[in-house]
Amino acid sequence: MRVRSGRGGDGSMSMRREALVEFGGPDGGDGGRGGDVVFVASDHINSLLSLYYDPKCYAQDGENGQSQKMYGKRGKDLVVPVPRGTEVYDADTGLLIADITEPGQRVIVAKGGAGGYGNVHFKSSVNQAPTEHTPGGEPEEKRLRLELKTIADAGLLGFPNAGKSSLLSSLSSATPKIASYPFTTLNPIVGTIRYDDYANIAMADVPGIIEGAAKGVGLGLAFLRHLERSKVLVYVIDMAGSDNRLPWEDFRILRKEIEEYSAELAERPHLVVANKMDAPEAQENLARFVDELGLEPIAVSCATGEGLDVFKEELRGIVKPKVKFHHTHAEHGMDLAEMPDTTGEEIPAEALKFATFLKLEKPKAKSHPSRGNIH
Ligand SMILES: Nc1nc2c(ncn2[C@@H]2O[C@H](COP(=O)(O)OP(=O)(O)OP(=O)(O)O)[C@@H](O)[C@H]2O)c(=O)[nH]1
Ligand SMILES: [Mg+2]
Repeated sequence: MRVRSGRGGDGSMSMRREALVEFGGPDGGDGGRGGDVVFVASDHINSLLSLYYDPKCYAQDGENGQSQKMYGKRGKDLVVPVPRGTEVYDADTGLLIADITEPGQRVIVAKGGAGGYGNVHFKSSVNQAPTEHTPGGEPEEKRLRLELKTIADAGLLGFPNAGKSSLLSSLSSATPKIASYPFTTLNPIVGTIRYDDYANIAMADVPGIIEGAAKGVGLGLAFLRHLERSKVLVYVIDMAGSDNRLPWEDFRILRKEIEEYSAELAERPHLVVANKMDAPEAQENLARFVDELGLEPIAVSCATGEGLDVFKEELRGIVKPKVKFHHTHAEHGMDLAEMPDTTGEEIPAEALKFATFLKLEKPKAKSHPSRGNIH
């Protein structure tokens, strides 16, 4: 895309001319400064599509200064919302200008030109009728390349039809399309897995990978950049061996493709999920899988819900999300079993100890001068 900030307005050259005012002196005002082009992180959009179709972002120019010391109006900034996870590169130098990851983050990608000075600024005792004035600053113009890398804690990886979208929809309220044909998922989708203590984990579902993906077969590996920010990769294997697939071969191929894509990504912490355990062939395949590869996957079924809790907890162990609700009884060194029973008529003093959320002491009224307290 192309961005251009606003040009600064020129300073004005003007002399005060008014009836009955002799030698009015300089009165040319300053130009207004040009608008900036500003990228702002937004959680309301999740793709760069709108910029793809409208790749020119030009901010407004500043207005020129005028006579009677009138200042030019400053140019309006052009605020462009971009999804979180957008990397901004200078297309000509290839340098990374900004990485927009924080909520509400603002980055000026093209700074507006400064406004010029009008001739009022140049008056002095020896130059009482200056004609000097300066032009407005030049705008900044750049060609940018934007790259979106989805921000998620965990990323799902697997062959088409392995059940990645099914897993995401079983664990979160995301509603990816699920169907029995390959490449149902064409764009990354992020869902949020919620825990009882309000901890959250974001998990991204990306299109399926097939053998040769590193060389561009299928949908290729380009979308794997969406997993580059994930703390943990989740390999989803179809244990039913649908379409005569061999689950252990599937895993080997996946690993090979990821290694070819990026050694760093291949070494990322990962979990292996054996899906479709409700299918009749699954148990046998799982035993062979463990034999062949010497690793024990987490057995789940999106159809029956089996094993999903185990997966959720294992995921939590690696991602370690922040807990948002701190007032657990355990933290206060209390054991709920010790809590005395109550009939509901009257709360025993013993039980009140557990009610950490009640402020039992009345706060002292603060004296305030307006209440007429004498100090
Ligand atoms: N029996 C059984 N079928 C499942 C299970 N999980 C998913 N499926 C089926 O497998 C098929 C593919 O599921 P998806 O979730 O779309 O697979 P995907 O990995 O997202 O596939 P792509 O988006 O094409 O890469 C669908 O027909 C699902 O109903 C499971 O645990 N048991
Ligand atoms: Mg899918």
